[in-house]
Amino acid sequence: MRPEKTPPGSSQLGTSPPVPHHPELDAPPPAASPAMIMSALAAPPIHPSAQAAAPPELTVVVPCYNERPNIAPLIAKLDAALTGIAWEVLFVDDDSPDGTAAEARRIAAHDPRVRCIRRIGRRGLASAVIEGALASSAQYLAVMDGDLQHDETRLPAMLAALRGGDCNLAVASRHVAGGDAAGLGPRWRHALSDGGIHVAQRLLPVRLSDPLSGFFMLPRELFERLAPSLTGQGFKILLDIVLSAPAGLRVTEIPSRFRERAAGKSKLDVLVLAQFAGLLLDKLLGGVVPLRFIAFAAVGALGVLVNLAVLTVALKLGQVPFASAETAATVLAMVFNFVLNNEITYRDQRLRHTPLWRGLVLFMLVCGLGAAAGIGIARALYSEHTAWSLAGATGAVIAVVWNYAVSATLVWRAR
Ligand SMILES: Nc1nc2c(ncn2[C@@H]2O[C@H](COP(=O)(O)OP(=O)(O)O)[C@@H](O)[C@H]2O)c(=O)[nH]1
Ligand SMILES: [Mg+2]
Repeated sequence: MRPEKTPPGSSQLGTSPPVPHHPELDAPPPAASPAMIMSALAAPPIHPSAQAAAPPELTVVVPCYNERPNIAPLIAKLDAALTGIAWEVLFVDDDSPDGTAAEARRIAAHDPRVRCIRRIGRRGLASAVIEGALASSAQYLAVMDGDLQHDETRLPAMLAALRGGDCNLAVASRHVAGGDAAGLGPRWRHALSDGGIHVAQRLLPVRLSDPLSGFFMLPRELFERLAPSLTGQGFKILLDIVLSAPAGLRVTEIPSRFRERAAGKSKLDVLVLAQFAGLLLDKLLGGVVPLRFIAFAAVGALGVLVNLAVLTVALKLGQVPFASAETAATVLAMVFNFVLNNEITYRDQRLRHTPLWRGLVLFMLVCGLGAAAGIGIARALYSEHTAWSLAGATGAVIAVVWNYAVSATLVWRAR
């Protein structure tokens, strides 16, 4: 390809500088033979049931992370379960290392009912669902897992319930007659789920036997209205929706069995549970104090304990001079805070590799400045006869707010 602009001092007809010649780019495209045209028309094969594709009435949003082996079987199961319904499936993948998105796109290349969003540098089931749902134009939205644990044959019953207008939220429940949670796994998962359901039910404005279900359907228009109020935190998107909904939510529960996971691994871990607690706390506080700030402040409080512990050990056991002990304790506490914030507070934007080290340095600079400002203000207040406790607390609050605000923009800035 030739440069678009003529370099200064040269002319198209002039002799210098020589324009590099790429015969393969300059050559006209080869003439297509009849055989080539036929094969281009023949491939890729469009899925037969999608050929006369009507705009979808239903978008099935599937959050997925490392679910490559489950993608094709899930599409086949949806195809079988949703005959007669104009549907599409939208996979929302967080850049899974196993190539989940590539697998979805491979099938999407010949089946227009399959779509995929690949999010980079982000993690989180709930936020993936929100993003997928907002990319739909269908009348109804279903949310289901991408690991075949949800029984897709329940989808037509859920859609029928919504179409009938008796309800505006259809939840597939493991805990009504005909439902079954056997596939949940070991006993501790059942105990955890039962405990979570119990806590959630106390907070809910509507009666739901399975508020932790990840399998439900609702009109897109209702979701669009609720979307600005959703926290997008953690695993429990249904709970988020129900707690954000104004009065007037009419729920139908459809019995469903929860199958065992055939391939891949569960992503539920202790931090996901902590996010569940965070979601409940956020709703209890009415969303006034950002959840991240609470997590950041809690991590900061733990950092103070680390600082004191290191200082005590260095002074009492190590006989280290105070200045060195204090410096070491502060640096260690900052590293500890950075790691915890990266894993918990900013779990969905976790830094890895080079950005991790860059983030650590920035974090230490930001927090160092915050600490200096806090100490300065506390000293100034104290010298003006403010009680030591009030002066100290004011300095600490100023430092934590500064650290939070600046590190949110500089260290874990949203991509
Ligand atoms: N996009 C996205 N999907 C996720 C994430 N974590 C879990 N999922 C998907 O959410 C669904 C439920 O997760 P799973 O680990 O099976 O939870 P479990 O069934 O409670 O053990 C599965 O399809 C996962 O692949 C995530 O961080 N991002
Ligand atoms: Mg699962």
